[in-house]
Amino acid sequence: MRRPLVRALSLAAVAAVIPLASPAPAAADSVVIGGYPVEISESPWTVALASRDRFGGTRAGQFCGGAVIGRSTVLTAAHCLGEAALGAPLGRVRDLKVIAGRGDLLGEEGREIPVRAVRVNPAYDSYTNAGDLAVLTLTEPLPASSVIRMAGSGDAAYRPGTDAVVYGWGDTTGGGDFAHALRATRVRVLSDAVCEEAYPGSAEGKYLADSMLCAGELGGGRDACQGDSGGPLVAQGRLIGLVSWGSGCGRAESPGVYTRVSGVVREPGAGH
Ligand code: 4AZ
Repeated sequence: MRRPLVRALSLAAVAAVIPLASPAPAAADSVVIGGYPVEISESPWTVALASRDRFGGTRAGQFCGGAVIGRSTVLTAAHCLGEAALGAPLGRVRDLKVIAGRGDLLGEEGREIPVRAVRVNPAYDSYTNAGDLAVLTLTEPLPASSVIRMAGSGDAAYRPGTDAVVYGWGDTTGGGDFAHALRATRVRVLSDAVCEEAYPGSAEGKYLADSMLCAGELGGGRDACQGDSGGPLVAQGRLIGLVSWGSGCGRAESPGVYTRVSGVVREPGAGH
């Protein structure tokens, strides 16, 4: 069981040091939760992971997001490639694709690129959710202009209070209302202490600052949600995280937890 009173008190203490621009809505109001539509041309490094075999064709088979970090290299969440997410072992998913350059999944814009190789972080721990990262190699390169730079460790973009934006085609209400057009929502990088307090360890996961990043709004409202997993969290023009997990979506005192990309992959690389 959780201890809401204790958590509320310590969150109030954190709120005192992180000024909030405006009171956040108490409930989710609509990426991504609380989000707004974005053009894919504004975030060409946001891609959809898709399998029509597994997920049907109505939304082009989209089931997770990803971030383009090299011309043929996409980062996503390890849990997106697990049997629980796919409903089958990865080896049985024959039509795994990355959809790039397509904001509206009902349209035909952009390209569907088969995945040539999948490397799931061998250190990924599905109990704590630590190291929730996988690297996909595409069969064809994307334009260099689609590549986003990763923030290295110590990058100022990780500092608590930093404004960040998360992108995805996931649930917009927490009730299974999946977007067909790409959305984004603004969240704030929160201190590790906030997520350590919110997620001390349960069946949902345990917040581990080495490999995770805490972001959201203290009062809830803006957040990533199911279907956004693996997608990019961007601050100051650099990739800082991938949507990973959380308790529900957009709830007060249950921030989003992201895979911290610094240190996980050595170099984005220009040409691979
Ligand atoms: C999910 O189920 C999920 N609010 C992703 C992100 C968040 C919660 C759940 C964060 O894939």
